[in-house]
Amino acid sequence: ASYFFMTRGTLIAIEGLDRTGKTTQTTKLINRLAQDGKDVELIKFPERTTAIGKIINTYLTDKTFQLSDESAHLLFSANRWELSQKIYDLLDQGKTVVLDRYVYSGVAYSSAKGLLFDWCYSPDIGLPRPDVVIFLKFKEEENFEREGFGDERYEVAEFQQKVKIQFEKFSGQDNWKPVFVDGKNIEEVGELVWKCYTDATKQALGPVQN
Ligand code: NYM
Repeated sequence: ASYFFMTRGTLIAIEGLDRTGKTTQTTKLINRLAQDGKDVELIKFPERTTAIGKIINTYLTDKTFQLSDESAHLLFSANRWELSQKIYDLLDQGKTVVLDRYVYSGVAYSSAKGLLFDWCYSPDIGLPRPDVVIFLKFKEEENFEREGFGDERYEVAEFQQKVKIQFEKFSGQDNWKPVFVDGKNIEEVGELVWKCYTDATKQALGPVQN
């Protein structure tokens, strides 16, 4: 008889402050995973095409659109719940799933507005837990003045600083891997991102215990 073992895929979340090159690095990681023979699927949050995602898109792009901070927060969370079964299914099929933003953005952006951190976290409890969360960050605050800020809601330097503080509260989690982008080019950051992934998958195999 022959036996076929199917292991579940790896769940990777890429998080970062706005304008840290998150989208560029996500694309790079996906290409590299594919080259490595992985069957990769990208899910970007907010997923703006679903029913809830459409409201979120309007909220983000139209500053005259009125929504309380609490309602907005719950919509972002609900948007993740819309996709949660799909994530489990993809992982079960052995796919590597890359999430461009996830729970951590949800909590960081809303608690930066003044909502309680634990309140923000609660609606996301029970969502699939990433094997690794790669967090792209700046050391230097002056990067918040980078060109391109200010197009969408939240893209204000002062607010970004508050978001950064909230993101840091996750740094104690064992799946949390920070990557500093200051002074590094796309290739260099890409190497660091890849190392986060390979370290995490080694860890998932489990260390040899004596
Ligand atoms: N954002 C994103 C939140 O405020 N809460 C969330 O749960 C998520 C997933 O949406 N400024 C914010 C962060 C971003 C904005 O994301 C749009 P992106 O990656 O720029 O499309």
